[in-house]
Amino acid sequence: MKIHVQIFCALFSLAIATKVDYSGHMVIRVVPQTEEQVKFLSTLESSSSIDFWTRSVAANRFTDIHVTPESYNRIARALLENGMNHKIHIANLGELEKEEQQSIALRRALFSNNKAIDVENYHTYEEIMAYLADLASTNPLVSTLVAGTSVEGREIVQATISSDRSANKPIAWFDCNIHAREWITAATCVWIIDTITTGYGTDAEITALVDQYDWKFVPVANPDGYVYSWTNDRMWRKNRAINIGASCVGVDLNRNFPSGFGGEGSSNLACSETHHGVSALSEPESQALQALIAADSARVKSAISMHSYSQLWLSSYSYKTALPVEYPEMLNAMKAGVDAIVATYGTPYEYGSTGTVLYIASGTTTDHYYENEGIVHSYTIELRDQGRYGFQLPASLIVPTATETWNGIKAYMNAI
Ligand code: 0X9
Ligand code: ZN
Repeated sequence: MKIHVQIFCALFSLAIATKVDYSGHMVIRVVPQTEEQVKFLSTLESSSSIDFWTRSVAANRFTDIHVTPESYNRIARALLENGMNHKIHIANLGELEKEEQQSIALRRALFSNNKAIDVENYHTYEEIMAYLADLASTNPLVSTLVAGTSVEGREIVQATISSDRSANKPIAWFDCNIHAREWITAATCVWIIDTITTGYGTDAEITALVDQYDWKFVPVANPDGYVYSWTNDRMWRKNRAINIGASCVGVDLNRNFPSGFGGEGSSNLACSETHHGVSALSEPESQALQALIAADSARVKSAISMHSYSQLWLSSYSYKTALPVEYPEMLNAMKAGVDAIVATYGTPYEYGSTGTVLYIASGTTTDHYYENEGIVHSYTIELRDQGRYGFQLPASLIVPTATETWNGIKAYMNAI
């Protein structure tokens, strides 16, 4: 017993001691004025370990860059040498992390009902898995499947909501939290699972959508990264793969898919936040998603990858600026979703192809589902916000975010 306590205390203090402290870290915002400046920012991202939170697709669109107290002067100078001024957009990331933790603790203190978790709060990987297991064992609509295991051996779980599993209905499919730090994405997927399962049989629109489609969710597509973002580094994005011959850990799973693999908007360097890995589908987490989609591809009517932040509904292509042949149809579908999101609380959203609205990114899920699995309605949704809190959206904003997103998804599913 005593030894256990000692080991626990040692591990606990280690965890505390090694957690990255973001006090004094800032996010700066830059608005390039020329195409050369846009190009410079793109090259800077893929040739360095600088953490770009978002990047300009074209002149006059903003780029957010996370800077450490040590790197700030150097980066500011490099920007200035290329004719760009910046504004300090988030003055202290450490403060935001404290605020976020307080918002989680506050909700935890208030929570009391008979569910396994409070779906209106952020949860650890273990808590989310316990919630899914509980749902599968108590609700006949729900089943779970282990789609694979992560680099560190954690289960990648898919939850299916179906009113008739033998009917082979068309599928509405979602991957969430492939980027570890984008906590609002798992929270939104869990909230939607809860809303569908509690609404079936009482809410007419939900009942019709479940009778028409099977709904499948991978709420935590990057379990190791997600755990690491809770225990060690709130800003972790990639998976936790060891990169042979390099000191930096992790592959960006949303650069590890075959479409345009290794191209623009991805990096060969292990220390880059957009490191694509040694080869397409080299990572077990990408393999698991690919296998799930491939197994169901004839039935998948819609595949949505949930990301944050920016408030965008994005289609292919993402690895090139060219537009898919079905683009007019995709635009109609995206418009239906975005109109319903905007109609909910007025949250501004834009939509269009990733390569024309956001930036070029190679090896993404959305392009792979579209280009290699033939799923026309394949999209990435970038949830709230537009950079006020960035990835650290307070827990109080989970319900509004999930509510508007779900309204958008319902309208979109009814439109396609
Ligand atoms: O860069 C990304 O991977 C995504 N943005 S994020 O800030 N969440 O990292 C955008 C990728 C969008 N592209 C497609 N998958 N189409
Ligand atoms: Zn993302």
